[in-house]
Parts: sequence; C-alpha cells; structure tokens
Amino acid sequence: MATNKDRVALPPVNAQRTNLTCHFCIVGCGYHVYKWPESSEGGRAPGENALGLDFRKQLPPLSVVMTPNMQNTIADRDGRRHNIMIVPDKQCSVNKGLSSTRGGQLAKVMYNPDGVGRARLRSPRVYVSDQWVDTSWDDALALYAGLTKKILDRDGPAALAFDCFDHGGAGGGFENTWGTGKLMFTALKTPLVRIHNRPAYNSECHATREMGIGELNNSYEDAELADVIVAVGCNSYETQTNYFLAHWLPNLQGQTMDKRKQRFPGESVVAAKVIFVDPRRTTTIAIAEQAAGKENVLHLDIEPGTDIALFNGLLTYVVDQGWHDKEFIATYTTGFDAALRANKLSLDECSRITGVPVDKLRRAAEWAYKPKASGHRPHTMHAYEKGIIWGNDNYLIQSALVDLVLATHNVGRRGTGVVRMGGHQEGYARPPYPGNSKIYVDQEIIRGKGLMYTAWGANPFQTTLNAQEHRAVILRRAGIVREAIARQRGASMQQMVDAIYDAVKSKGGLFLVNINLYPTMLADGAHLMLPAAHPGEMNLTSMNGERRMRLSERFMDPPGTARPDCLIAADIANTLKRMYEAEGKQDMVARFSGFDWKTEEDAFNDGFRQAGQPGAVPIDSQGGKTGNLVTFERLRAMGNNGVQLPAQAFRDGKLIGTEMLYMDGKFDTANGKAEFKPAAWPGLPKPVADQKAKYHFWINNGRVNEVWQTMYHDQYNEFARARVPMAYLEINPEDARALGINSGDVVEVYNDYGSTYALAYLEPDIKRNQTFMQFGHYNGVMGNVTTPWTDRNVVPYYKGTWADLRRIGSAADFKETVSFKRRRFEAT
Ligand SMILES: Nc1nc2c(c(=O)[nH]1)N[C@H]1C(S)=C(S)[C@@H](COP(=O)(O)OP(=O)(O)OC[C@H]3O[C@@H](n4cnc5c(=O)[nH]c(N)nc54)[C@H](O)[C@@H]3O)O[C@H]1N2
Ligand SMILES: Nc1nc2c(c(=O)[nH]1)N[C@H]1C(S)=C(S)[C@@H](COP(=O)(O)OP(=O)(O)OC[C@H]3O[C@@H](n4cnc5c(=O)[nH]c(N)nc54)[C@H](O)[C@@H]3O)O[C@H]1N2
Ligand code: SF4
Ligand SMILES: [Mo]
Repeated sequence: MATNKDRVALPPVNAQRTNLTCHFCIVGCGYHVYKWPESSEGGRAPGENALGLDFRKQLPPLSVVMTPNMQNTIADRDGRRHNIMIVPDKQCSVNKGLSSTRGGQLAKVMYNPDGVGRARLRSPRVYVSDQWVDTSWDDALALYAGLTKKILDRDGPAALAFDCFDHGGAGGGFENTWGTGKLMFTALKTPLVRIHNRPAYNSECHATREMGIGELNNSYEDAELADVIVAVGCNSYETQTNYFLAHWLPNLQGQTMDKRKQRFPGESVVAAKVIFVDPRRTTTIAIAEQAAGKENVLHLDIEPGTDIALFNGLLTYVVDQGWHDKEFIATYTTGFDAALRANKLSLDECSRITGVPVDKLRRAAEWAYKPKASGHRPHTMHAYEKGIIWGNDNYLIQSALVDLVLATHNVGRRGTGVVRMGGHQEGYARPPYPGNSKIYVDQEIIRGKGLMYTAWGANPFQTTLNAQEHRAVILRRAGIVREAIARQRGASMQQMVDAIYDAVKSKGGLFLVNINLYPTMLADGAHLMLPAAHPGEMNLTSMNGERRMRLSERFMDPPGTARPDCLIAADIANTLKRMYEAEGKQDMVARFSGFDWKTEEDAFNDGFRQAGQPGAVPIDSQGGKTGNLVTFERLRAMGNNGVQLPAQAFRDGKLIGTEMLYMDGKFDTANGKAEFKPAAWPGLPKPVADQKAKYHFWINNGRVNEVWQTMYHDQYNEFARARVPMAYLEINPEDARALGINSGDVVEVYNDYGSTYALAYLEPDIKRNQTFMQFGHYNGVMGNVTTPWTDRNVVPYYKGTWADLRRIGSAADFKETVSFKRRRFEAT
C-alpha cells in the first residue's frame, strides 16, 4: 500500500461509527472510527456521507481534520475488507476536534498486512533450533505453563520475574491491568515484578500520595481558569499535545478571560502567565512565548537536578512575605513548621544552586503566589512530569513542590491543582502486590536471580536504566537457554520443559518471554513470543489525565490469532489450573481459579467493578467504591466524553463524575489532613556527580513530538522513520564545532556505564555542555549511559547522566531524509 495517498474515500451514510480514545498519550483525545465495505463509498453531498459535511464546495476552515493518514483498509478474520476512517471528535471536551501528529495517524497504524503493522505478531512464536518459528497457542501455553509450574513447584513464586505495563491505553487498560495483576499477584503470587518504566513495583508519586494528594486532582478546564500555570519538567506541546493546544493556549491567548471572570466574581483577572521550570528551552516555551507574549512567560532554566532547591527557596521567600494561606494551613494540614524549617533556603542560596538570578526567582514568586490586586490569592496550577519524576530524587522533589503548593493553597480550588501531566493514560486495577516495593528487579536479574522473565507490553532493552549491562546479562543468560533448546530433537513437551529447567536452574540461564504486538529488540534474546491485541481490536477502558474514563470500542479483529492481554493472562491461568487439577492439588486449583472470562468485558466486571472485593480497589484509578456504577453499556452511551472518576451517580441515563478532588479540604490521609514533608536540598547523587566530574556533557533526554515511545509502530512508519532514523542528540553549535560535529553526523555517547550512538542535531537553544537525546529509540538506546542510581523508593534518575561525545562519521542516508530545521518555530 502506498504510504502517501492523495485521495480520501468518504464514509457512506450507513458506515458503522464507534468511539476510540487515542492511546498515544495520557490526554486521550476522542476519535470516531468509521468502517464500511471496501467496495462502497459515500458521496460528497452532506446527505450522502456519514460525516454530514458538504464536500461539493470548499469547507469552512477546520470543519473537519482529515488526512490520508486517517484512512486505511483492513481485513477481518472472515476475510471481508473494509475501509476505515479515524477522525477527531469535535464534541469531545478533551481535544475539541483537534488531532496531533501521533493521533492523526491512528488509522495508519491499524493492522494491514502491507502497512505499518506488517511486522505484527500474528501467532505465538517459539525459538527452537536457532530460529523463530510459528506455533499454536496450545503449544505455546503448554510450554509457558509447563515451565512456570515446574519453577513454582520447586523454587517458589519469587523465581518468576515480570516486567509489565500498569497503565491505560495500548498495553494496558483496566481489563488488562486486572488480568495480568490477578495472574501475577493472586495466582502466581510473585514479588519479582517491575513496572514497564521503572525497575521496581512502586509508585511514580510516593511523596504526594503520602501527603494525601493523588496526582490527578483537577480537570483540563482548570488550565483554562488558572491565573498562572507553573509547568515543571514537562514539555507539553510535544508530549501532552492537545491538552496544551486545546486548554492551555486558549487561556494564554486571552480567550478564556470571560469564563475566568464569570467563575471568580469579584477577583481581578488579568492576562494569564506561565512559568516553566526546565533546564532546557523547549518547543513548548517557544510556542508559549508567541501565544502569550514574552512578558507573560518566565523560564526558570535551572541547573539540572536542582528543583528541590528552587521550591525550597520559593517557599522560604513566600512565607517571609506572608503570602501563605495561614488559615488553610492551620485547618487542613499538618507538619508545616517542621517542613518550613527543614526546607529553609535564602533566595541568594537558591540562586547559587539553581543558577537562576534572584530577581527572576522573586518575579516567579510574585506572579504565582502574591495576592492579586483584588486581594484574592491567585489560582496557580502546578503541572509536572518526567523532568522531576525521573529527576534528582523523585521523593524529595515532590515533597518540596507539594509543600509550596499546600502553603499557598493551590489545590482543591478551581483553576489550581498540583498534577501530573502524565504519560500513558491510566487504567490501574489490580489485587495487592505481594512483595516489598523496594525490590530492585533489574539488579536482581543482573545478579543472576529469577529463572523465567516475562516482558509483558514492556521493552526494558530500550528503556531501562543502566540498559547496556542489563541487556548484556539477559542476552548471556538467555543464550544458555537457547543452546539447551537447540540441542533437543523430537523432545516431548515434558522433555523440553525439563531441559529448559536444567538450563535456568543449574547453568545460570534465564527463560525470556515477550508478550507484545511486535517482536521488538527483545526478540534478540527471547524464547517465546505471544501476540497481543491493542485498542480497536478489543474493547478497552482507560482514564486520561483528568480521570476521564472512556470505552474504546472494538471495530476490527486483531491480526492472526492475537489476543487481548487479559485473555492471555486467563489462558495462562486456566492452563495451569488444568495441570494442577490433573495432579489433584486443590489448593493450587483454587489459586488459579476465577479466570473463566470469555471477553474483555468479563475481565472488567471481575476487576474494576468489583471494588468491594478485598484488595480490588483500583489505587490509581480512584474508581474506588463507585466502580460498580460503571458498566460497558453506560460508558458506551457516554461516548467520547465518558465520565470523570470517581463516578458519583447514575442519573437520567448519565454517569455523573467528579471534576476536581479535595474541594472539601479532606485529603487522602488517615486523619484527612494534608501532610507537609521536610525536603532539604541533598545535592546530586554520587554516581551522577562522579560522571559529571569525569565527563563533559549532560545527557538530558526525553521525547519528541512525532514519535511514540520506543517507536514500536513508528519504526515501520515511513513518515517517522525518515524523520528520526536514529535517536537524535541536540547539541550547542559551539560545542559541536569544537568536536568537529555537524548536524547529521553520527556520534558516540559514552561514559563509565556504557556507550550508544546518536544523530547530532545542532541547536543554539541548547546550553553549552548540555545535550538533549531522544530516549527509547531502537537505533541508539539512550539508557545505555544512565547510571543505576535510584532514590530511596527505587525510582530512577533517567534524566541525569553525563558523558563524552565522539564523532563517528556521517551517514549519507540520514542527511537525505532528516530535516535539521530548528524545532522551536522561530528564526535562527
Ligand atoms: N532514558 C530514559 N529512559 C526512560 C524514560 C526517559 O524519560 N528517559 N522514560 C521512562 C518512561 S516514562 C516510560 S513510559 C518507559 C517506556 O518504556 P516501555 O513501556 O518499555 O516502552 P514502550 O514503547 O511504551 O513499550 C511498550 C511495549 O509494549 C508493546 N505494546 C504496545 N501495545 C501493547 C498491547 O496492547 N499489549 C502488549 N502486550 N504489548 C503492547 C509495544 O510494542 C512495546 O514493545 O521508558 C522509561 N525509560
Ligand atoms: N510525542 C510523544 N509524547 C509522549 C510520549 C512519547 O513517546 N512521544 N510519551 C508519553 C509518556 S509515557 C510520558 S511519561 C510523557 C513524558 O512527558 P514529559 O515529561 O513532558 O517529557 P520528557 O521529554 O520525558 O521530559 C520533560 C522535560 O524534562 C526536562 N528535564 C530534564 N531534567 C530536568 C530537571 O532536572 N528538572 C526539570 N524541571 N526538568 C528537567 C527535559 O528538558 C524535558 O524538556 O510523555 C508522553 N507523551
Ligand atoms: S494529544 Fe495524545 S491522545 Fe491526543 S491525539 Fe495526540 S497523541 Fe493522541
Ligand atoms: Mo511514561
């Protein structure tokens, strides 16, 4: 199929229309999927096409966003072929009809044997006699369950390692987190589990949760109502695109002024301001300056990893000025005095550590926290994401930030909130984790622990910290098993399981399983792959960054015999159950019972809806006790606007949700009071400081607008592949010149922990001795050079490492397809 078509077929009036929430980020934009037989087509008159638009004349601007990427042709299992069109929903309050460069390609990534999905796993595959071969589900499950059982019976659950998604969207959703969670935690009971983006089974938000504040506590509308937005370590134009475009920009452009005046009568309302805390000048900052005017944008370009000092300096100053909310602090919080003492830092000292001039710090405090002309406290929303979640000491940064927010009462009031901007959507519903959340799973595996490792919708080869060593150990251990398997001739299943068990138990091997849409880099070491389905191919629920839960409806079949993750979990459990039944082990049969689900809806009803069932309260979803109100049928009726969790009631055929948390001043602690936390500035962690002392460049890293994560779809998408064929590395032109590096050159990035390659991209906005490298790329793994350091809760500092650069040479191919035009939408 041609990658760039210049013609779009219109859906006929009777085309099937379903709802789909885009899964290429937290925002969760609403889309409509139209599906109709390949041989038919709608007409151009408004009564002849399902969009109801008049295509006989020029449409008014932005009446519909429609590109050839929004269309595809798919085949279902019965062989019938259909056209599909996936277009943004104008009625969806999240995106208001906008798409993004990622969401706009949803149709294109839907499976088609010649399209982007051509490398999708269609059947289980097993690595025997030194090659990948297709096999049946029965064979694959017998192998998986057979080995699992042998390990479980002889070595106990702690030898069964998992790296698993825990979010919403593709590789997630309430159904799939429940299915996998029930298998891992209730049935297998293994503690050796890590989450797809960090090396332990822990939270991204320990501190704020302990302080009584869940991390998704406002609505996207609050960004339209805020006087000031403080954006900390988030590059939201590129990473939460339509949240930024549909809710922040209108406020920054003055379009929500009337709404703000109406909502807050008597308060002075002036042009909204935004303060960015990011060592790097991002595209988001460049765009905000153009939209709001430079006079309304402040960029606190702190030294990397010094956020704690920044928030402590601001807190100290704000309290000195008397701008804190004494009444709120006295009535609704505890621990203020102790935190204030511990965090005390003068503006001079704050300036010295962060590198931000004192007058800029003072201006930030005045904008965000000084009472307004009318005497009212400003509505200041604090947004944060990976710049601090993966920053220098996750726990202390969040403590310091939330201390400042609590002192100034910027939570539980409309137009405020202290919130994660988010990564994927959320969709957490799991029984309690049976382990100790401080098990550093990667290090356990490196030390030779674990006999079997299942990577489930996760790709640690491309995304973990200290990735090169982690990968090297796994490949070596997996190689031992590959050798043992290759020596088998005509082995029965039991003989094969015994041979593998011997290799993992006595020879240091590791059996590696990849449950995924694609083979990915994991195929280099794996022994078994099981094909999964993603949204569109299954019914899936998830919630976005304002806790808005929607049902993404199935509109096509998955490729081959691919299955939804929750049903794969059930298949595994049921296979084990039968094996224990055959042995008459009733206690084990009981553990593997309760998976008799026919559909993903059964998994949803067993998990999300059973909040009353012990331990089943979804902790991230806040679906809590009201989960039982929410059914597939009701969600379907609520369309792309869904319901904001927790659901409060079902009235007049509608689910009633919650726009903002903590409006009543009751926080999620035992006594209902929010808790301040001491957070003194600790300096850089030793392994990071050591690399900094030894090497010249800070290797900042993160995401770029046009690709999603490890590029699992994008590596087969010409559009993305041509633009970012290799992880790019932004570098200051002066630094580049000194090393003889030009845009388009391949460079080696190396330090004590590893080495990787990247594509140089000269950018004057990058400071001297700093760089920014695309994370997670299959062609140049940034994680190779991150240190293994984690904070006290085993949360990594992905953003902090130093390395040297060496020019390798130039790749002619890349220079042809990659544009090195500046990404910051301004002239050089
Ligand atoms: N250096 C550095 N490292 C980082 C980060 C960073 O900022 N810097 N960020 C971290 C963060 S925030 C994240 S989220 C992680 C990302 O790390 P991962 O979660 O490992 O990366 P993804 O590409 O999202 O991987 C998901 C895998 O799941 C597969 N998949 C997709 N949909 C489905 C599905 O429905 N079912 C199944 N079974 N599989 C599916 C994809 O093919 C892909 O291989 O990286 C982390 N690592
Ligand atoms: N286009 C696109 N969008 C995505 C994704 C994607 O792959 N592609 N992935 C999604 C996922 S899973 C996630 S988790 C989110 C992540 O969303 P974001 O957190 O917005 O994205 P990142 O690029 O990881 O990092 C954000 C910023 O942290 C800054 N930073 C680095 N060090 C520091 C520091 O010490 N202090 C501060 N304050 N800032 C620092 C970096 O300069 C960078 O601009 O994006 C989601 N959206
Ligand atoms: S902003 Fe996020 S959810 Fe919305 S269309 Fe873009 S990638 Fe999808
Ligand atoms: Mo993420």
